[in-house]
Amino acid sequence: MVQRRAVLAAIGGIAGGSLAGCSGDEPAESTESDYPEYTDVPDDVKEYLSNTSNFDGTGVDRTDAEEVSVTVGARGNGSYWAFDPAVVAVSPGTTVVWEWTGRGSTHNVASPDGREPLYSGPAVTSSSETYAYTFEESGAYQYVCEPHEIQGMKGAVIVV
Ligand SMILES: [Cu+2]
Repeated sequence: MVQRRAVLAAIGGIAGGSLAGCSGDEPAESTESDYPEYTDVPDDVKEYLSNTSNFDGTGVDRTDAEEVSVTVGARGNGSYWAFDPAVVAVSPGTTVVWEWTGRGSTHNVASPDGREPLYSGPAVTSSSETYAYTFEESGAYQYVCEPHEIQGMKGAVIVV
């Protein structure tokens, strides 16, 4: 995971020096320090994520990236029940790839209450599962891991 994140960061044009803090740690450490902070999180998203332990009111600004990865089963919410980063801002046309860690039992990615557009399928335990969605329209897309919604395993993609 660390290695893959480094490759993505290199594609995004991030200077290599900022990656030094990543090496050798647990695979589910926060990526937030690697990228600029996104501070313009809408109030309804903040409210939606009010019980999400790894959301601190800001997101990660990846508006310069064509592809962004989000960890599914990162450490948070009392176990490995977190998406990391919980909130990411991207530009229209960006593909977000959710990548399962294999930790924290079964997970999925779904828009709340069975709404569209996000649904990865039934929750699975896997360290190789991925789910990709390309966001074309601006807006805030909230999502949840259905088995861990109560624990706070929720996130949002903000297309700006
Ligand atoms: Cu989950």
